[in-house]
Amino acid sequence: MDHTATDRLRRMTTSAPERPVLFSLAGKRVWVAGHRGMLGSAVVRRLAAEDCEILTADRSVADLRRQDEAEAFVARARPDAIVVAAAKVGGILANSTYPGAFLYDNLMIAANVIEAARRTGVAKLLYVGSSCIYPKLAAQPIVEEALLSGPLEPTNEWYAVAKIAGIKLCEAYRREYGCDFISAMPTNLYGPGDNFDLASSHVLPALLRKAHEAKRAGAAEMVVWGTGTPRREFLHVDDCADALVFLLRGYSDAPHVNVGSGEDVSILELTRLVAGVVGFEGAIVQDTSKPDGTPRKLMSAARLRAMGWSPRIGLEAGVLGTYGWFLKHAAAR
Ligand code: GFB
Repeated sequence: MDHTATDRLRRMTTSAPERPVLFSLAGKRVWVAGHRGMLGSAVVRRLAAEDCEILTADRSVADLRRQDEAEAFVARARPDAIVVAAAKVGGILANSTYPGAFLYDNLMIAANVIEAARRTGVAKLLYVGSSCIYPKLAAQPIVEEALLSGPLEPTNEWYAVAKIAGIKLCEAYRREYGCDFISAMPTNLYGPGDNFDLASSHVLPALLRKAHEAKRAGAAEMVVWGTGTPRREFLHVDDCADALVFLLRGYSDAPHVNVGSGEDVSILELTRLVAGVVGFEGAIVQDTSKPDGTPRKLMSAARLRAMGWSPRIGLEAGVLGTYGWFLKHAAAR
């Protein structure tokens, strides 16, 4: 499936909000911070179906790690709403290799954008966190209340601390200043626009590249990091973008909201699925010198489901579409 087909699939499956509209997007100026990233670009695609004006700012216009640049941009652009999808992200290896950059960049982006929104009187802000904010050994499926109830997973605690600070800043500004700032916690995302670089990517795009290259080279095996037993939940980025727009419109409260598919798979099961999509028939070999990370990360989807939203893109169809995108945009690199 190519990118256009993915868009078509999303349009066909976009859920209509069943909740009362608390924040109408009609005629509004919505800044998608981080519009070049996988999630930000999916939010831009999703908002294109709405009657709103989409604002973007390249890093050359506003480096969001710099307070003066973030504040000057927001004061100039005067958005009615902001989706904070800007972040320094990466897989398990990148997170543990660059703890300083993951902590500093994400802390600064959160603080600068949220404070700029408060100062300028932005009516609505949606801060995007991550499922890694939860304790390493949280009871599964992980409910929102599990936040700060135990120690974090060491491979990504730096990123998690920054994301927790962003959530808490939204909550604090709601309490102290009455700002309508909300937070959403997506699970592991994948889809068009993903990072397929093996040193910095998440597992799903890494497996697609590895299976593709092993098949092309006629290799007998492909290597999977760790034991293959950790379990992860995956959500297509277009589903996530749809959920974020749903929350932007219909949610206005202090607690953050999980955004997930409600289903998880082991890394080995995922590898078999990816190998099947790519057509790689060789052996799957584990490299146990690489970390497993948290043993299981399945979030409870109950809160968002109860509001009337559910995902539409199944894992196999989503992986197929993402492989199509990879072949067109990233395979040769
Ligand atoms: O997706 P991933 O890098 O991050 O790894 P996390 C998930 C699991 O897949 C780990 C295994 O058990 C990895 O060891 N894995 C197997 C691989 N083969 C590979 C491979 O080739 N590449 C990669 N990257 N993994 C991240 C956090 O955690 O999840 C971030 O570090 C963020 O902070 C993100 O929250 C969503 O799921 O472990």
